Amino acid sequence: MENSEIARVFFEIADLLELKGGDLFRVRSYRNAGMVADGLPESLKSLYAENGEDGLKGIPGIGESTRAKIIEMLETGGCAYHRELLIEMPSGMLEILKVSGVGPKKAALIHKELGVKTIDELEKAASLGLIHDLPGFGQVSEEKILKGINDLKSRSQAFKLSFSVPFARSFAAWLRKVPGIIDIVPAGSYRRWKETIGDLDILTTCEDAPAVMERFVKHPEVREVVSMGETKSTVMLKAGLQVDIRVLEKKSFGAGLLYFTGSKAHNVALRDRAKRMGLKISEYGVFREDGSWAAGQTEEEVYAAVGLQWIPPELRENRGELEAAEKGSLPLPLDRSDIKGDLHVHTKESDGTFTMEQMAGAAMKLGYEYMAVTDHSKAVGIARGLDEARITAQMKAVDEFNAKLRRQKRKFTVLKATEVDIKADGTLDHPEEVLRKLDLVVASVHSGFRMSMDEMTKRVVKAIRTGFINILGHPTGRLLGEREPYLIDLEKVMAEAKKHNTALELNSYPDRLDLNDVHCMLAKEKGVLVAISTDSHSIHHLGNIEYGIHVARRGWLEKKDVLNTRPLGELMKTLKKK
Ligand code: DGT
Ligand code: CA
Ligand code: CA
Ligand code: ZN
Repeated sequence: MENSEIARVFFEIADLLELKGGDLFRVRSYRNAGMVADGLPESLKSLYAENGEDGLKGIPGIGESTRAKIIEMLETGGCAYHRELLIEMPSGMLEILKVSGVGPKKAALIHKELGVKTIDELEKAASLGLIHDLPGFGQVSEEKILKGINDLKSRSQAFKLSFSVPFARSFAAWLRKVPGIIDIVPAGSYRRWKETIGDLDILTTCEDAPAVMERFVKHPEVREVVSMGETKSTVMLKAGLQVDIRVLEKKSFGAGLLYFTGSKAHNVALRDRAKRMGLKISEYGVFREDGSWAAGQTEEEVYAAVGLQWIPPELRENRGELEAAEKGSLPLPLDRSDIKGDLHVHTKESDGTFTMEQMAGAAMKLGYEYMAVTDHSKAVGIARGLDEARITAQMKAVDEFNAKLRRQKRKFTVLKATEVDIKADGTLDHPEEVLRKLDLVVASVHSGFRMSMDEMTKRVVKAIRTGFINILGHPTGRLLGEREPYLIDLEKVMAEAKKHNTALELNSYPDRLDLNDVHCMLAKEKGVLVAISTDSHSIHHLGNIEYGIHVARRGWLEKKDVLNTRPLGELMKTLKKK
């Protein structure tokens, strides 16, 4: 099983336990284990394969009992405890939890009182008016449930990109063993780094296509072979993800790669352009009017045949990239090495799992110059947010740690910072004296999401007007597939941010990716800097910066548009300018 599937089992155990009214501490530890498994860059499977149980020790958030379950899942493909819980609590109840406005307590009550086990039954009960008489419910909550069901149904059947990453890697390693295989490239929305993907498309080249097909359908995660041909096949995985594969001719690999990378809109625009030039582009190559073959081995060659420079996959959404490529004015792709530090990192002081020193050590290993410690403020009680006394002590600890780094001649600096809560009335959750002493202030909304657009915009604008905010954290609050963004007028927020020299965060946590690509384009247009941060709660999350970088690329951002591409000295000047 891949990390994301193991995580899913842990999340389900947590939900099921909660539905049963189980011990909150255990619920939380399973949920935490799920989070850790999901965010881990290394595959649990390979950690276990390489070092046995020892390979799984020392992962924060994974205790003895969750480790045993991971081993059980890796060895048997399932978890007995999970199955037991599913026998007690119908699996449809897990679906019901996805309806917004229905938490575990309410779901359990509806189940007990009305025997509701599935979303369809819930919908029926709500539309028959059976819900509003239950204790703790009313007319309004019944309507909310109906709306929640509607929203859930309209949400597309898409997977988070991060969910598909371990599968893509696993298939690549699996197919690598086919004798004579040359290229193995995931294409489609995956290669374009879309935040969610519908299915995985893998392209290969190999003289022996049937051998590729045969091994492909035998991957241990395959639940069902949907179709199997000589050069293309489709399978459905146990995790519900569909995977398509094709074997392409070496000669037309570039044309095929371009075609199956998409997007469809990009392909259509490209074909139209070719037509105007008297050429025809297909998945097999570029052809002249007389049918003779003009190009196709590489993508560069295909683009060049229609007078364009190569377009990075992240830009292939038909948002002006063809025109830019024609003029040679495509954005210079942001590179991993452009990122000089992480400006949103949590430690054990609030809800992180490591100390500042450990987080800094991991950041140094990534080659960074700096890292900002941004623990929560006191309003975020569940995250053990810091009050004035604790953040004052933390600032002192940072100073001492920096002094130690200087003595050791290390070129790394920890910034004294906070992720201060923007309260419902738009005030900040630390007093001015504290905010003034910090090197950097990230400010975010963590509660009171249900406001009108006008109220939420006013709340955030008021916060920015304090002049203390360097970075507005996860500006829309969305959680992919879980929580819609809150209503906020980002144009107004950006206008205010520009005035006060406030950057907007692109939160790289794979569930957030907030700002999204379109928001990044808007920020660039408005002249507002974007900070690409990870919101790491563990050393294992720092690598998520990769997701942020690619979303930024999809949003046409360049090095100059991103705050944390600045070396330390320049960064500090930017932060001081307010
Ligand atoms: P997804 O899987 O829904 O996240 O999105 P994609 O972009 O991966 O789409 P998918 O898997 O249906 O097809 C992969 C690529 O193949 C797609 O990006 C473009 C190309 N393609 C598929 N169907 C068509 C089509 O009817 N016309 C054109 N021009 N291209 C297509
Ligand atoms: Ca696809
Ligand atoms: Ca596909
Ligand atoms: Zn945070």
